[in-house]
Order: sequence, then structure tokens, then C-alpha cells
Amino acid sequence: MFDGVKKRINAFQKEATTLLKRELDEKNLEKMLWDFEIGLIESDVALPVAEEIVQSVKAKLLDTKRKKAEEILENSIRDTLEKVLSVRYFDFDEYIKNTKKPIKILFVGVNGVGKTTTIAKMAQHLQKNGHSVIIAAGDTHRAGASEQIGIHAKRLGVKLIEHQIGADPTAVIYDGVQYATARNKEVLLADTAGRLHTKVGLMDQLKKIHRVTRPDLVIFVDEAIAGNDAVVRAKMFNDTIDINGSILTKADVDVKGGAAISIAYATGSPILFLGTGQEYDDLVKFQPEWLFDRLFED
Ligand SMILES: Nc1nc2c(ncn2[C@@H]2O[C@H](COP(=O)(O)OP(=O)(O)O)[C@@H](O)[C@H]2O)c(=O)[nH]1
Ligand SMILES: [Mg+2]
Repeated sequence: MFDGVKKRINAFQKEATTLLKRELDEKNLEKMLWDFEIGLIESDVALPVAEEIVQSVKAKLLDTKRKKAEEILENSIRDTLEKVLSVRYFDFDEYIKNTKKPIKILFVGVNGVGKTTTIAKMAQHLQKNGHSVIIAAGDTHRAGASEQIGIHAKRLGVKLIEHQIGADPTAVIYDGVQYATARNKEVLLADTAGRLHTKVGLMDQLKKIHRVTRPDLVIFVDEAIAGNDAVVRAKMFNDTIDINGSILTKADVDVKGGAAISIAYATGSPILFLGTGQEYDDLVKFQPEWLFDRLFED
């Protein structure tokens, strides 16, 4: 993942370094070195020795200049990305540990991006960290949605709150909140139907869910491979209900990587996890350093 961005940075670094190097040797260095060499010869240093000294100084200077240019470029790119990626950054696991229970997490996004799968992965992740979890089947829209999440819930040993197809998703999720409160469950994961960010009615429904169930976190899920489409969607979901963080799925598929940076920028909130496959274990915490290591590794 992130090969596209990395390639661009590398190419730019190379080009910029060449430019800076050229400026140094053409305008200043040659003349400086020439004067130096003449000075040495005039001081009775043998010509081959003077030449060797000058050549080695030249090589060292160019090398230092190159390294410095690379360092400056890397640092400034890194600083900017760090600023973008750490806006409202929080450590998810610490947040779960330290926040008043039950914690209600609402997952939103368009259809087929991996919301339901991500909820299953998240349920396992939280259980492994010792938290009790329940799931609310808030996708009452799509036939088979309840069955799909039901299979996950059963496999994971997690209680599922569900209503019949066509039911009001707000009611299902609200039931989930009541259940979690009554039974001291620590985290409620609320699924929602995939909705197009352009469908006003469905976005209004999301507002209603938000108003009534008052989630602690709203997590936007989209595919890393969706590129700029995902960025546009993230922005529209964020305009509808404030997003606290995003999860990018399908990062196991070859992607250019810029979407992670752009979504964080567009929503002003952090990327929390990456989905890296279809298994429950395929969820990795996203950390800015992790991205930098990939972008700037040699
Ligand atoms: N390769 C890959 N596939 C994923 C990932 N997350 C989800 N999927 C697949 O994407 C498809 C849609 O997932 P689903 O959870 O039903 O999406 P939803 O409509 O947003 O709930 C399924 O086939 C999932 O197995 C991921 O991180 N990597
Ligand atoms: Mg789903």
C-alpha cells in the first residue's frame, strides 16, 4: 500500500535534489574549486595532488548538499502530513479503556465498502482486549443484512439486537443502547445500511439515528481503493454528522494510498484502522509513523 505516494515523493526528491545540486556546481562550486586548485598549485602543490584534493572536496560537497536537500524535503513533507494525519488524533484502545460505558459506536458509509465486516473485526478486537460487546443490526434496508451480521455475531459469541427488515434503524440501535445499559455491556457496535451520500432522505435518516441514539463515536468506513470518490463521500458524511474517525478497508488490494491522507484532511479526523483482508484478524491500527516508514523507506 501507499506505493503511488511513495513513488511521487521519491521522484520529486530526486528531481529537486538534482536541481539544487546543479545550481550549486554550476554557479558557485566550479569557480570556487578552480580558484582553490590554482591557489594550491601556486603554493607549489604538485598538480596531480591539487587535482585529487579538489576532486575529493567536490565529491564531498555535492554529497553533503544532496543529503541535505533530501533531508529538508523529507522533513517538510513529513511535517505537513503529520499535521494532517494527527488532527484530533486519539488512541482508539485507550479511548475505549477510559470512556464511560456503554460506549456507542456508529458505523457509516456507502454500500459494499466493508462496514459489516469491519464491525465483526472490531468486535473481535475489543473482545481480545477484554471488553464486552454487543452489535445492533441497524441495516434493516438490505435483504440478508441481518443474516450476514447474525452469522458474524454467532461466530464471535456476541449478542445481536435486530428487528425485522424495513424496521426503523433508529429503533434497532436505540434498543441496542437500552440493552447495553441494562446488561452492563461495554461497547455497542451499530451497523447501518449503506447509503449514497447524495440521497437526502437517507442522510436525514442518519441524522435521526444520531440525534436519538447519541453515539460516542461515528466511524466512517470506506475503501482505500476508492481514491478520490472516498474523499468526496467522507466529506459529505462529515457534513451530515460529525465523523470522529475513519477506517479504510481493502488496503490489502494494491492502492495508491493518497486517500488516507485526503480523508483525514477532508474530515479533520484521524484514520483509525486499516482493513487488510476478509478475516477477523485483518484489522491493523493506523499510525502516522507507520505511513511515514512506508513512504520514506529506501
Ligand atoms: N480484501 C478485502 N475485502 C474486504 C475487506 N473488508 C471487507 N471486505 C469485503 O468487502 C465485501 C463487502 O463487505 P461488507 O462488510 O458486506 O460491506 P458493507 O456493505 O459496507 O457492510 C465483502 O465481500 C467483504 O468480505 C478488506 O479489508 N479487504
Ligand atoms: Mg453491511
